[in-house]
Amino acid sequence: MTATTHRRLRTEIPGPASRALQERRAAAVANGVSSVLPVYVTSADGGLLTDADGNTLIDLGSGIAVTNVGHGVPAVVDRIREQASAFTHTCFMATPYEGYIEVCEALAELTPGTHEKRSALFSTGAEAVENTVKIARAATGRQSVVVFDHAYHGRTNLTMALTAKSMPYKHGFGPFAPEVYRVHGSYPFRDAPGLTGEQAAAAAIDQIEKQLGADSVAAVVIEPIQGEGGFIAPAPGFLPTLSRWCTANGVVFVADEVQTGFCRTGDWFACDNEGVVPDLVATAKGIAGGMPLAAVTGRAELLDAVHHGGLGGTYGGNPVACAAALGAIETMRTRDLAAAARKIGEATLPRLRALAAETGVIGDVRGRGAMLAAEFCKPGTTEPDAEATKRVVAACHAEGVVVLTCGTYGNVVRLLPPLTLPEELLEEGLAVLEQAVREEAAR
Ligand code: PLZ
Repeated sequence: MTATTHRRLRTEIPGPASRALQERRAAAVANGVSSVLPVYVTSADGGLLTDADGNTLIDLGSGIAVTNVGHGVPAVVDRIREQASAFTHTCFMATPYEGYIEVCEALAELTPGTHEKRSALFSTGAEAVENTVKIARAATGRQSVVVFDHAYHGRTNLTMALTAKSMPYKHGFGPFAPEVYRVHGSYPFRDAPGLTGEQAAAAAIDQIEKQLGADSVAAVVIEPIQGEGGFIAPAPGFLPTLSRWCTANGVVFVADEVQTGFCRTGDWFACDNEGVVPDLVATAKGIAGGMPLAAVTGRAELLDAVHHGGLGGTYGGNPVACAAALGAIETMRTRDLAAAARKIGEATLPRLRALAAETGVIGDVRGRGAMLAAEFCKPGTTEPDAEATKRVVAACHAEGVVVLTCGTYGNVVRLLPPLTLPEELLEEGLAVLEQAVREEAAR
């Protein structure tokens, strides 16, 4: 833990110690693994990261929506410590332990819907999504899986097939899993003006019915707000319409809440916003405050349709990760982090909108809760401007503010602050971003 409570730059970013590590890395770490901002972190506390040069940066990325509760939270760290000294692993499939059950009980309570639920625990988001497909296929006896434009679901073979974007996720890595079909989703900024969520859903449903036939579809897998694809919230009505169609046709509606889950969007889950109740929910990231844990939660009759022994993995539901999850969930409850996320959105969106109006380089500002984005376009058009995006992000990094990009066109700056980020750090981070955008507009 650092005692630092403020952004503090001691060297240029990255500094000499980080640059030396970056050089050392090249001889040991695979080139295929990249880092957005190669400052080498030595400690983290609250919403701050401290690097090998003693620089302290404001974290507006939360390790891609993972440390929703913040860094170094006692409820998480103490439980990890306690569990690690009791035992670190037995394998739940060999000799089980209580923490796994407690996490599944919490998931049954917190995920949308009051129906009877079961959960299975895994280690990564991709693994959770992959298992939703296994479960849906086993339960329905059908094979086809429907996904959407701009979707991101992971990097394993099956989830690469579910993911839309070729570079960098799929390029050169095929062949991909069969029986995966992609349809249009809802992207209000880029869809025909005035297209409603219901109309966009009807178009997707028409594609599915004409090209696949409803009765061949095991599952529709969707991110309720698309993450890597560009923080795209579908038009209101899109998700409920799709969900109703799934129910009417015996298709399993799978919500990939890996990035949107655990208070990030101002609700426990993004589906809550329109009262959508998925049949299966995939979660990961924010669930365990930084420990690798993921889950599939859903209708008891779907999960229990899988034969005994059909789901698992050596590390799935690791006891230390479960302990961390229980601490993270307790923190979200006691500190009402869903409300905190809403507050972050309310403080940030007006500023981003004003910035867009003032500078002309931002085509769209969007987001919900603390999942916020600015899409950069050539002024007066919807033409993506990835180069401007890169310059804005680089300027933020140079000033010690960690922001990430996303988007099919690489032109979206996304903000994912820890939900516990002190107001003054959010304010300071936004001021740096505003300055960077103004400089970009003045180029
Ligand atoms: N589903 C909606 O956002 C992970 C990817 C980072 P894993 N997103 C960050 C990268 O470039 O690899 C993600 C997601 C959604 C699934 C996943 C996959 O989760 O824990 O990375 O496997």
